Amino acid sequence: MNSSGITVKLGYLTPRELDAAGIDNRTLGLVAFGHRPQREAPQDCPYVWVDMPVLDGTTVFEVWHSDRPVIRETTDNIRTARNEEMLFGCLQEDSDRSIDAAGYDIYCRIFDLIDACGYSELLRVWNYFPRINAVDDGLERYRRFSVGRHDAFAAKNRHNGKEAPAACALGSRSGPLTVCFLAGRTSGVAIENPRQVNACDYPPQYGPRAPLFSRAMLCWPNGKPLLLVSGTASIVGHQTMHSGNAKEQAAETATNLMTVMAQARQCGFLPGSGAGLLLKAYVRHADQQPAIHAQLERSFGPAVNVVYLQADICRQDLLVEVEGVCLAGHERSH
Ligand code: 3EB
Repeated sequence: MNSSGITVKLGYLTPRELDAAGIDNRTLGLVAFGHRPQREAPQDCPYVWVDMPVLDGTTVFEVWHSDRPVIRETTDNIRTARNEEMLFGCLQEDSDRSIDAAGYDIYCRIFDLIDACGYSELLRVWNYFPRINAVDDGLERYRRFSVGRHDAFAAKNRHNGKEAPAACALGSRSGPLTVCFLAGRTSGVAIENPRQVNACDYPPQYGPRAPLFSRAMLCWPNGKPLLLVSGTASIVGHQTMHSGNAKEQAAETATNLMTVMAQARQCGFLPGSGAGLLLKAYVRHADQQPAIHAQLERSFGPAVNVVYLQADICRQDLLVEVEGVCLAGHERSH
């Protein structure tokens, strides 16, 4: 054991499991998906609810946990909790502004906050907002969001030199733009996928500004590796593969996930024997979940851990997107 290390853990819990586990002074944050939970999190714990149905349950709580007591603070409407190494934050903004303006504003505020408190490395971001494939004023809302995000990175000097965070962007059924993030005191290593064009280099056919994210972020918050894998889909090069076929999209997605994890291994990711892979799958059409699950079982084995949510995905032709977190049991080798 590395006694100076800080452990960060993730769980996807049912309401009953959350009641049993409890929320305590080491809980970094909670993201609830599905039915609106009846209660707020205690002790100012960072907490948001995302209106996104759970496919085999009512509510799922994504719980980020530290093995040390955390410090909680709300600054500029951003709820945060941090230990000595990592900061979790979340915010929701109901506004009449366009989604690009709202995204620009939120990202600028996140950058200002993490720069001010010394957790300046943005490692992972989750973006959720309604009507992601709808067109506002001649531009699809996802593409509009990507413009605001891109401009915020540029405005805060984050575009060049710094690595883009791992990310995902999904459509909720209703509600405000919701952004959750993990930031660190020390930088991670951005991982890309050699089967895919880096997102920041996507050609303009996918929107006037490229989405800024890397395929995964590898970090060592505690001397132990933590791999945060971005939303991953059936894309090869920059093109969507297997339009209209959920099973084949799931297989391509699994190949991409395994390719990203293999790249991470080349960058020093040694998950070790105690490692656990947690997947979160966003499924566009609920009735395709069994076919997608069967494919993920074929690719990752029958014990694969997946939480299924029903969500719109940022390209009209994508039927499934899967993100992952790999928590390692062993220490880094160098
Ligand atoms: C893709 O690979 C699919 O805009 O933050 C995946 C991960 C996707 C993150 C984002 C979008 C984002 O392009 C979509």
